[in-house]
Amino acid sequence: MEKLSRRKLLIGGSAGAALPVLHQLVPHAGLHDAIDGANAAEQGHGGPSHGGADAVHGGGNAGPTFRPGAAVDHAANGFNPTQLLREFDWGRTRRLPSGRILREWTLVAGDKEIEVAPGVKYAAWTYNARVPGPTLRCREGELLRIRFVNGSEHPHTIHFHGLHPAEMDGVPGVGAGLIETGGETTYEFDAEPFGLHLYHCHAGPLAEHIARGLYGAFIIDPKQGRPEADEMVMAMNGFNTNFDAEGNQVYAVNTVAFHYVNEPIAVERDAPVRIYLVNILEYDPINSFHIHGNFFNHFPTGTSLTPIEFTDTIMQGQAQRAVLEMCFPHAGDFMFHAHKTEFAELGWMGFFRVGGHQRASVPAAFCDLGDPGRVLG
Ligand SMILES: [Cu+2]
Repeated sequence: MEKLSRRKLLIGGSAGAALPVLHQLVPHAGLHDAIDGANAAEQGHGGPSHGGADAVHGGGNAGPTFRPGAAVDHAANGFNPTQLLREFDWGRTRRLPSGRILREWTLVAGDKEIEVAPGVKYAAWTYNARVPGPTLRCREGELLRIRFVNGSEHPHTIHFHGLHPAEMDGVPGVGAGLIETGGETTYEFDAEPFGLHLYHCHAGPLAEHIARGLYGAFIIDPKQGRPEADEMVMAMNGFNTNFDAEGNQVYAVNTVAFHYVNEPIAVERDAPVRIYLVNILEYDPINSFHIHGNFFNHFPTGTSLTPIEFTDTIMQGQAQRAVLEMCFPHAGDFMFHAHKTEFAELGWMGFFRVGGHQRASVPAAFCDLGDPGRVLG
């Protein structure tokens, strides 16, 4: 059987084997119909296009998008992107004799098949049985201790972004190095600098160990905190389902293609929203984030409390991340997606559902948008 490549999925015409698969992939709820309609409209027609003689929906951007039908089995996956979105793992803490806070977590690596789009199973490698792994959150200056247990059949590590001694770097050949099956180690370092970071496996082949799902967001809050907001974490990821290391067949935020189309993210109008956005996509050099009907303040890496720009689209290379702050001035459904259209059509697309009622207590300064010189406090 012809190999199912990403390009063939998109161009449609020559992907005889791919089309039936894709037509099962996308849930056919109302928003999807709207998307399909919009794609067709952009092409200037709603029927078969010019993509090839046997192309049902044609090539180009009216090509085979994931079609409606089913949702993935979140219970079987063991996690749901709607819950992951606002889940922050603060670990366990205790106060050391010095007065300092020690914060501890345990992460267990494992092998687990997950469903990344309806009917599309993927042999993932996971931290704590989920992709992305837990969003680890702490405060600047704390002492952090992460016990890592390898329950996977493959050797792994945890490599944290941040400041730490070499032996805590989680790479092969340094410190504890590779942790073999059944083995464990403990990584310990200070929480610095404040910002939005990430962690991931650093075993080789590196691209595959990351792509399989061994990554998560790592947030160090500034000592003074950030203004109150409806906070969420978005890991932009993808799945190379044929393991050819050439691009991906499924793209997403928080793993499940089109999840936030099926379950739009509910937010309130004129209320502060903060997104911790991490690009952990493998096999594609650039990812992007675009929001409709809104603009946001952009804090790259979250290491400064002064935004660098007020925009509606940013790009991120792999491992780049940013804190995005916004308020939605209008009620209704607003799309957000990769502005790399190819990624959007293969799953990296969602909606915010903005409620009509303004929240009672709105920190006015936060929603005073469009001022990149603003210093948060
Ligand atoms: Cu690994």
